[in-house]
Amino acid sequence: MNKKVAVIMGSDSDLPVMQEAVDKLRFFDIPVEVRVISAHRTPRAAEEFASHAAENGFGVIIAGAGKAAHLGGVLAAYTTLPVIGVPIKTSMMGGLDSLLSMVQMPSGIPVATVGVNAGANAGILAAQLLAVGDEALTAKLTAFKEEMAASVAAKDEKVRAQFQD
Ligand code: RP5
Repeated sequence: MNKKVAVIMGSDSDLPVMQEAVDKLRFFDIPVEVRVISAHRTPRAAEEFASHAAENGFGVIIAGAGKAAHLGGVLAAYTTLPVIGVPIKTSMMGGLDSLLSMVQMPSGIPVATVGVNAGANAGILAAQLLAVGDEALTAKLTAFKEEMAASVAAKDEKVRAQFQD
């Protein structure tokens, strides 16, 4: 059975960003479970989820949180699964607070942190992790990259034409 990806967020206010991760995972036909679990408000749920995530069929955990964004780190503490952190933009520091809280993990407990509000990249990275040793998923990712390259080439063509003497 294909491994699932958990998309966890600290609050439902993070959903618009985390939806982008879900959309990418669904695009690659990867099964997803979406949860609201807070490192601070529901710490026992965070421990419970992460401790059993591997035996419950998950291959990767994506954690989105803002401000003092400890969710990714707390989940990573309780599992050997790779954890991808999505720092959520905040009104106070534009998300720099979330980014640093997430990325500056102590040695031994890494959280693979993507950019501020980069939900889509988290979804793609999770797919790439699951694709190791999975030819069908690798083929989908290759097609995705080829499509992206074709769209950039089309833009290049258009811009070059615009500036031709
Ligand atoms: C964090 O605090 C959440 O991840 C969210 O980004 C931020 C604000 O949460 P709410 O006050 O909107 O629930 O824990």
